[in-house]
This record gives sequence, C-alpha cells and structure tokens, in this order.
Amino acid sequence: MKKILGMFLAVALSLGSLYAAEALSKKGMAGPLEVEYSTLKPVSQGMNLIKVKVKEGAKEVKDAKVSIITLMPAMPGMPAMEEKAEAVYKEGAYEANVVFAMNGTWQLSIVVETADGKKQRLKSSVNF
Ligand SMILES: [Cu+2]
Repeated sequence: MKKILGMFLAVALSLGSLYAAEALSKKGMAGPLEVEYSTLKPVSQGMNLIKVKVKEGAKEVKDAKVSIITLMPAMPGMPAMEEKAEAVYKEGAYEANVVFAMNGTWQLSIVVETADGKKQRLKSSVNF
C-alpha cells in the first residue's frame, strides 16, 4: 500500500513539475499603467530574471523606478520572507534578479514610481 502511494506521489510530482515548466508571462493594471512581467525560463527556486514592461495607454514608460517585492507569509517551520529587488531599464524592459528562497506560492508586488513621483502597484503571485 505504501509503495503504491509512493508511486502515485512520484507521478503526481512529475506531472506537477511538467505543468509548472513554463516561462511566466502575466499582465495587469497598476492604476493607469499596464504592467506586464515575464521570465525567459520557468520560475524556480533561486535566482530568476524577471522583465517588466510598463505602458501608459499605447506609450511605453521608460523613465520610471521599478521594483519587485516578493513575499511568502510565515508557514510552519518558516518565518515570513520578504525581499525587494530594484529593476534596471535595459533594451525595452525593466529587469530585476529576484531570488525565491523556496518553492511554493509567492506574493509579488511590482511597484512603479513614475517621473512625477506617483507610485502604482500591481499585486500578483507566482507558484512553482
Ligand atoms: Cu515558505
């Protein structure tokens, strides 16, 4: 019985990782701004390069300050984890290296401070 359960778990886990093995691409509104973020590779534990594109209407916003805050709330045996990565504008997107210390669901806030000093925030989450 234990063996069968083990095999079932192994299959479920490999299906789970297959399902998760896709690069990320999500989009949402942060106030008047459209914020799109993506990765080239599937998100995984460790360092991940995240690219953020910001648009106001049809116009690309290139002179904002963009940061990505990642948060995993406390769970049994683990205190809450929070980290902030500043993104740098490069070739059409803001880029930041974001470290996920463990697998699971992370809350993600992309904060965009436009040249006029206003801050907008897109709340999202990633799960891997
Ligand atoms: Cu955790």
